[in-house]
Order: sequence, then C-alpha cells, then structure tokens
Amino acid sequence: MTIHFGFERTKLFIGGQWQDGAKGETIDVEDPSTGERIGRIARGTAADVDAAVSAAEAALAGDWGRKTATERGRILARLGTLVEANAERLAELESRDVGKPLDQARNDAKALARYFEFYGASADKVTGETIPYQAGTTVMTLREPHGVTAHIIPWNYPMQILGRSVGAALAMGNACVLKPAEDASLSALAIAELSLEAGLPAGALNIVTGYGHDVGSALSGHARVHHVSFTGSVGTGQRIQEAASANVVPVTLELGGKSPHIVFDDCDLEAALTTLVGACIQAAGQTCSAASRVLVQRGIYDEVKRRMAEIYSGLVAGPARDCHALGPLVSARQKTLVTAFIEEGRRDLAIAAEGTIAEGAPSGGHYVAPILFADVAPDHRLAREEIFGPVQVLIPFEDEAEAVRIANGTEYGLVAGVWTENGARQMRIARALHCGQVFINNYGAGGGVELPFGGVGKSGHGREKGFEALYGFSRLKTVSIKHG
Ligand code: TXE
Repeated sequence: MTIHFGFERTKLFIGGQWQDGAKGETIDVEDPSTGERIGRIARGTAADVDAAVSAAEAALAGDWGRKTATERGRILARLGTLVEANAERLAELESRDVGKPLDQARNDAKALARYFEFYGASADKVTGETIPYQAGTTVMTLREPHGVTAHIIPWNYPMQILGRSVGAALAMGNACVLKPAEDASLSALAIAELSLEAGLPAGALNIVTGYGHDVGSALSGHARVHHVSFTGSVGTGQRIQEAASANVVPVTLELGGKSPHIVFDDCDLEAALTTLVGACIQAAGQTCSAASRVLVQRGIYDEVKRRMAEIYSGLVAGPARDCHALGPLVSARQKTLVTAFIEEGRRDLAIAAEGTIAEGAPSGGHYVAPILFADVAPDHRLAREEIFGPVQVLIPFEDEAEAVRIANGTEYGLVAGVWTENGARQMRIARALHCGQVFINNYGAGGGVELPFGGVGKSGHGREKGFEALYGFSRLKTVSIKHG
C-alpha cells in the first residue's frame, strides 16, 4: 500500500473510506515558515460529524466491537510499527504543516509510535476486581468502553496528542471521531491511511477536518457521543464542557498552563541551565507544559540571569527545514497574540536578552525572536497568563515558602520543575505544589508516554497518558450475583 504524504487532502475519513464533505468546501493549508499556501483540507460540517458518529456506532456493533482486547492490542502494535517505519515522512509532513523544526517533528513521530506500542501492549492488561459483599453473593467490576469517543485536538503537538488520546481510547475498545486542528490536520490524515494498513476495522477511527466553531462544536455536543477529550485553550474547553453537559457525558480537558521552574541555590546549576531554556522554547514556546516562569533563589539570581541571557542571545528562529532552535509560530494569528504580550513586556519590564530571526528567513513566515524578561513581579500579566510563544520570565525569591507561594499563584496548574539537591525539600515542595506533574532535577512533561498527564485549576481535569488514561477511556460496571 502506498501512503499518501501530500498536502492536498480534501477528503474526510469516515467508516474506513475517503469521502467528500457534505458541502464540498475546503480550507487552505499554509506553510508557517513561508506564509505560502501549499495545499488544502476538507472543511467538514455538522452533517459530516453525524456520518462519522454513525460509522463509529456501526464499528462498535460490528467487527471492531467483536475484537478481543488482545486483538485490539495487536492492531495498535502494528500501527505503532508502521508509524515508526514512516516516521521520517510523517516528520517532514508535520514540519511543513506546523513550522516545527524537523528534529522536533521527528521526536513527535517517535512518541506517536511509542503511544501505539504502549497502548497496544496495555489493551489486555486492564482488569476489574471482585468485592467482598453479602454471603452467597459475588460482586465484580467490569471495565467497558464508553462507546463513541470524540477527540478534539490542537496544532502544537498533533501527532503526540492524537497518540495519547486516540491510542488509549482504541485500546479500551471505543470507536473514535477525531477533529484535528484546522491548521494541523495532515499528519492525522496520513495516520488514517496507516491505520487501514494496520488492519484497524472500518469506523473504529474517523476523522472530520474543519473549523472548531462548526465541526468541533457539533462533535462536542453530539447526542450520540459518550465521552469528549479536548486539548486546547481555556475558553474553548469551557465551551466544550458546556456542550457536552447537555448530554451529561464525561469530558477530559487539557488546557495549558503557566508552568514554573523553581531553582534553589543548592542545585546542580550546570544540569538545570541546559533544561531551563529548552523547556520553554521547544515548539517555539507553543507547548502546554512550557516552563515559562523561572523562579530563582536570590543568592544565585544574578548568575542564572547572566547565563540564561547568554543562551538567549545565541537563539535563532528560522525556517523549520533548517532545524534552527525555533521555527515560526503556527499562524499569523498566534504571532499577533504573542507579539502583543512582548510589546507589553517591553513597556513594563526589564529585558535580560533577546534572540534573533535568521537572516533571509522568508518575510511571510510567522517568526518571533525569543525574549527573556528579568526581575518580573509575580502578579504581572506576563508572569500569570499563558503566552504560547518563546517568552520566559525570571522571578527572584528568598525562601521555600515564597517560592511555593509564587509557583501556586496563577489560575493554572499543569507541570512544575524543581531544582534542588535537598531531599527533604524535594518532597515537601512536590506535595505543596498545586499542579498535575512535578519534575525534580529534570523536566520532560511532553515525553514519557507512560506518565499520567493533566492539570488542576484552569489547566483542566482528567488524566491522559500512561496506564491511568485507560481508566478514563472506560467506565466501570458493578455486577452482583446472588448464588446462595
Ligand atoms: O485554541 P483552541 P487556539 C492555547 C494557547 C493559544 C490559545 C489559542 O494559549 O494561544 O489556546 O489557540 C477546536 N468547539 N492553546 O485558538 O480554540 C479547534 O478547531 C469545539 C493551548 O488554536 O482551543 C482546535 O481543533 N472545538 C493548547 C482545538 O479546538 C473547537 C493547545 C484547539 O483550538 C471550538 C492549543 C469550539 N467552539 C492552544 N473552537 C494546549 N493545552 O496545549 C475551536 N475548537
């Protein structure tokens, strides 16, 4: 089978077939590195969502619904192997589509393969339990799929987020309807082709491309969808939760954050420094877990500022294909949002250092030079709000109590990094932080398919990734048998 890795993909993937959208309209695909139109995807509609949900129902009632957990696992494992074999071409496609440097897109493709491998191997490891109850009665719990699951995903890590969400849902026997982001649908469509080759039955995975306000809202409020998984902005997450509440179905929301790195004066600074900047500028800062706040203990503040400034001065944003430290932002709209934050910072704050935009970078590309602000007050907007661009703020603190207060001082709570050699302090802080994941003397929120991931507060609720996700993509039934 020849897999199509092109940019012109004007059909939807429904019931294992490539179909025209009900209205036949399309959306242009742009290369963010140049601003040029390189292809088109279908602009789906509510009618297409309806057809995809029907196809998912048919899969559950048919071939897919009859598969054992082991059989589902084997199909996912085969899909993982196919992703791995096609990783380079998937990475090239993604890199053009979202402007991600090729080496970073390669990591995403590898992570996607690993998700399918992990969830393939986990599919038949999920068990229920027996519960001691009345004499002459046996009680057991069964883990069952929700049914039709909706997956609405963003454009920053399209392959990784597809893998963690769809991979876990399929492992548990759900049938999925996926809406990729309108500016990042190509890799999902290529994966649909691979799924056919892997032997995934028709309708187990359906993809309706299009805009959030029509396809996304029709999907999240669809009466025959039984679970909604969403990664994206807080505002859209709130709308999705409201739409799903009309049908009283469970929702998993991963809504980004304002993750802190807390750097104590007893840490291994050499080890910390290599991570502090990378954890923010990866994907040009368009990362939900970006460590966008760096809290530094007063005694080493000047040194950290100086050394981070040196790193920033050498950072270059340029075309994705050249594998600069940063590519462009995904769209003109994102560039406008991020630039407004930077302008506000220039007005109010001290600049520690700035990177540059590569000489000769196409003028139509959405480039933003990375910037580091210093001595930022914790209540400044740039220290509280998600910027989703290559912007980091340095905040000094005196002691542990102040560090925890500042770290917990935003409405978000996704990830935190802590840098200290003091073992007791490591544990105290890990417990005191208000977030879903704490990294001590390392930071790898995006990586690690095995690690449960999700937030508190406005970062969302529910957990994806790891074995934990399998519980979220299933529901528990209690069976009580009276046998005397
Ligand atoms: O996100 P949206 P946008 C944050 C980040 C960024 C901001 C805006 O701060 O600057 O959001 O990005 C679909 N019903 N994150 O506007 O709107 C949409 O089509 C159903 C954080 O791109 O949340 C896309 O598929 N769906 C983040 C997906 O939602 C709707 C990743 C995400 O788009 C919809 C991305 C609707 N009414 C942005 N409206 C993270 N957590 O990693 C839109 N969508």
